[in-house]
Order: sequence, then structure tokens, then C-alpha cells
Amino acid sequence: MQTRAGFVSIIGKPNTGKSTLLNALLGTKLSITNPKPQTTRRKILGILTEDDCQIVFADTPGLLKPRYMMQEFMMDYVAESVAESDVLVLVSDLEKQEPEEIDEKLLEIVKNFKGQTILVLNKIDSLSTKKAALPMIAKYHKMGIFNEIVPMSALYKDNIKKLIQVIKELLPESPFYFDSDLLSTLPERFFVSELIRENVFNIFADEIPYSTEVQINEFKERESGKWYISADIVVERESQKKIVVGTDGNKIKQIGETSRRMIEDHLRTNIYLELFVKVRQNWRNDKSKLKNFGY
Ligand SMILES: Nc1nc2c(ncn2[C@@H]2O[C@H](COP(=O)(O)OP(=O)(O)OP(=O)(O)O)[C@@H](O)[C@H]2O)c(=O)[nH]1
Ligand SMILES: [Mg+2]
Repeated sequence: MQTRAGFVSIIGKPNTGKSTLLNALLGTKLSITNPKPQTTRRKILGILTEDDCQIVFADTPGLLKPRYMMQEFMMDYVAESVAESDVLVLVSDLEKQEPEEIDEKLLEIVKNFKGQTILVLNKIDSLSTKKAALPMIAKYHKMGIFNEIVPMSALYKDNIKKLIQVIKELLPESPFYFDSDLLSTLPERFFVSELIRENVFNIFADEIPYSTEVQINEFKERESGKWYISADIVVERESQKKIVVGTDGNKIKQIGETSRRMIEDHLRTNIYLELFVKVRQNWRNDKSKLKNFGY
């Protein structure tokens, strides 16, 4: 059987719904999502395999102008992902109008891209009628830089099948790159650390989510059959550590409880989770600390 396969990068500004889209495409939660921008920090690979086709998606951090080193690393992931893609999916949010400058930068990436390009106009559910998306569709159609434009809602999976069909048709004929039962090439401990980080995003406002990284120390099966996971929640300053621990440890307890349930759901097994809060001064701007975190 002649098969199609290829690499597809999902790019766009922060908070446009890229990770929600990846999860909707795969029908499972792989990438963490949050109403706060800059949730995704790395390239999250997710593989969709059907009988005659394999689509290797990469969810990427939202495009921004870097203000510190971690954001520079984040933008490196975007560039690297785009460079190795056959198809680009640019996700734009119908709900918001965002700064012109970044728009230009994204359009520049699309214009310079050698492969096929799709514009996803996401969050159509937030418009009063679907027709309200027509002027946007017309505007981008006129630009002539997209092979396809797909208005949709990643959150409600509206038009998701159509998007998969469109991607399939743009993929080159090729053998599969990965085993057909593989969902991602990232290790389980990465997904576990992300679930804990998602809870930090859920629980804290302001700077804490942006100053936090999660590192898994141990991930092993005990004789009892229960998995033991120990992780560090790393912040940048002592004052932040106090906030994350909370009064009498109430916040860290809350993070532990919700994370444990989400990890158990994800791994489909019972776990014992131990969390520690650590301070690594100014880690977001420290190359060796970032490298140590795997950036
Ligand atoms: N109404 C609506 N909300 C959506 C839709 N898709 C995503 N969202 C919401 O938009 C917010 C951001 O979603 P994410 O998937 O985290 O966005 P992202 O583009 O990955 O964001 P970064 O990783 O920060 O760049 C979340 O609150 C989502 O629930 C949609 O189709 N409709
Ligand atoms: Mg994301």
C-alpha cells in the first residue's frame, strides 16, 4: 500500500490553542494547556497513525520576542521544528487581535517556508456566528501564502476531522517514520513533569508559573507494584519558595494531590508522589542551569 507520512509543526502566538489542537488531533492529552500564555516551553511530539498515513505533529511554544534566556531557548525549538517540517500549521485565534509585529514575524516564517502551509482560524466557537469568520478567511486567502485555511474549534473538536483530511492530502508519499503504535518519542517522566507544572500554572497567578520548572528525580516501580515518583519544583527565589510551599504546606499539598490524580490517570496506575520545592537562583537566565533542565 502506498502510504503518506510527514512532519507537521503547529506554530502561532502564545495562547492561540496550539496545545489544545495537538490533543484534539491525537484524541488524547499529551500537551499541557492553560488560559495563561507561554504554557508550552518545548517541542512536544505527537504521532497520529492511520492505515495509510502517519502524521508526526510538533506542538511548539508560542512565538514571542525573547526577554530572557529560557524564552530564547523556546524560540530555538520553534525554529528547529519549522526547519524539519513538511507542513506548517499556523494557529490564529479568532477571539483576539494581537500585536501586529509578531503577526508579521509569523507571516514571514510562512512566506519563507518551502513546504505546504495551513492556516487554522481557531476558537470559532467564541464568535456569535460562524459567518463572522468570513472576513478573516477572505483576508488571509487574498494573501495567497496558505495552501488551505481551516476555521475550527480545537476545544470543541469542531472541524478537526476536516483538518486531519487536509493535512493528509498535503503530506508527501513516504514510508512511516515510527512504529504505528507509538504516540510520542518523549519519555514518560517528561509528561509527568509537565502535569505537575500544569498544576503550578493552575494554582498560582503572576510570576510563579513563569519562574517554575519541574524536575523528576526518581521514577521507579516499588515491590508493592506502586510507582514511586519524586520531583523537584524549582523556583528562582526564596520568596517564591515560600509561596509555593504555602501556609503550613497547604499549597504544596494541593499541588501534590491534584498532580497525583492526573498522573495516575495518565499512567493508568497508582503512584506515590513526593514533591520538594527548591531554589535555583535566576535559573531562567542561566545557560548551564537551563541545559541541566534539558533545554
Ligand atoms: N473557546 C475556545 N477556547 C480555546 C480553544 N482552543 C483552546 N482554547 C483555550 O485557549 C487557552 C490556551 O490554550 P492552549 O492550548 O494552552 O494554547 P497554546 O497556543 O498552546 O498556548 P502556549 O503554549 O502558551 O503558546 C486555553 O484556555 C484553552 O482552553 C477553542 O477552540 N475555543
Ligand atoms: Mg501550548
